Order: sequence, then C-alpha cells, then structure tokens
Amino acid sequence: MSGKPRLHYFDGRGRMEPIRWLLAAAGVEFEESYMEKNADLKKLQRDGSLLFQQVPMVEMDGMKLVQTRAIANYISTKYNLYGKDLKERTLIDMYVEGMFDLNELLMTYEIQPADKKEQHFANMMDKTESRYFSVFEKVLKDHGKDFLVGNQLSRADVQLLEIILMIEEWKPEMFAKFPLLQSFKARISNIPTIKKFLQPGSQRKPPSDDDAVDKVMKIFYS
Ligand SMILES: N[C@@H](CCC(=O)N[C@@H](CS)C(=O)NCC(=O)O)C(=O)O
Repeated sequence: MSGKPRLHYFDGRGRMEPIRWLLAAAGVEFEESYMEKNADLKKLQRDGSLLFQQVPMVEMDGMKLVQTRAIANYISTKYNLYGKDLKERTLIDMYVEGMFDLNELLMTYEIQPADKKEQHFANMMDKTESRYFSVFEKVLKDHGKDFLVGNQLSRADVQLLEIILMIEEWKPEMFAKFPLLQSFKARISNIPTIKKFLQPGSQRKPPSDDDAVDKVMKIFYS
C-alpha cells in the first residue's frame, strides 16, 4: 500500500473526473484501478467494496468512499477547498450542485441513441449558456474577486474550470459572450497544481470516443 488514494472506476471521465480534478488541485497524488469489463464491476460488488453496488469508489484514509458528492465533500474539506465558514460553504454547495446537474447532462450526451443526440446536444448547450454560464458570469461580476467564493481557491472554482474546458471542446464560440469566464479560465488554469494537471501526460482524462463509450456500456450493461 502506497498510502495514496486509489480510485476505482473505468478509464474515462464520467463521475470520477471531478474527483480527479479536486485531488490534482489539492496537489494530492493518486493511483487508479480501472474496470475493463463487467466482471471487474461484479468483483467489486461481490467483495463488498461498494456500499450501493456503484462506482466511483475511492480508497482513502482507511475508508472505501462511495457517492460522488460525499467523496468530493471529503476531499474538499480535508484539503481546505470548501470555504472558510458555513456561509461560504453553503454558497459553494449551491454553485457545485448546479455544476453537478449540468455535468449529468454533459455526461449522458455520449450514451444517447443516434436519433436523440442532436436534440440532447442542443438542450445541453442551451442550458449551459442560459441557466449556468450566465449565472456564473454574474456571480464573478457581483463578487468582483478572483474566485467564485471568498478570496481563495475553492472546489467551486476547480469544478467550474473543469466544465468550462469541457464546453470549450464542444463549442468554443460560446465564450465570446462570457468575458469574465474567459479571464477566470486563464487565471485558475495558471494555479501551479492545476497547470500541472492540464499538461499532457497527466491523469486528466480525454473525451470519450465511440470505442470508449462501447466499452463503458459493456462494463455496466452486459
Ligand atoms: N449517486 C451515485 C451514482 C453512481 C452511479 O450511477 N454510478 C454508475 C457508474 S457512473 C454505476 O455504478 N452504475 C452501476 C449500477 O448502478 O449498478 C454517485 O454519485 O456516486
């Protein structure tokens, strides 16, 4: 045992990617065990490692942590990415819950049947722009600081940057309307731990291609 957190998931973004981002932002090294096939998921389920039979699962500090939000809360609290008091923490919760909702839409795009993809894409881009990015642009404007909450880096900044970069892969022209999100992106990307995570060869996952989506479907649905 190395003492480093061990992440159990497939070799792709999905629900584990925000957890990778938080650990990386906190400067914590981690190891990963990838499920390659349904038997790997079954094995984790059989040996009692998954409280609700689901991944993500993170082995950390002698615990087998499940439920994405609980894992992210633990890491954020432990590494001081969760605000300085209850009010800041609650604002952070409000922002990241919105981000988790958006992430759910983004994550499910790739697994849509071919005839539903176009409609799903239009819906998720519309929501990104009108429901989420316009809100975070206003939060940055009203708050007037370098970060979304308080005056220091929090998980809200890390999780928003992750989403900004994802949307940029699909629709870079969206950012013309959001100058503060653009400067936020440049600023947060330049934080040393995050800058390192953005370098090629890091544990950050690329977008899934069709083969990767096929493999994921086989792990969970065969
Ligand atoms: N609320 C859970 C949802 C976890 C979840 O749906 N995980 C999927 C993979 S991303 C899974 O394990 N599916 C298998 C199953 O539900 O049996 C979380 O946020 O961790």
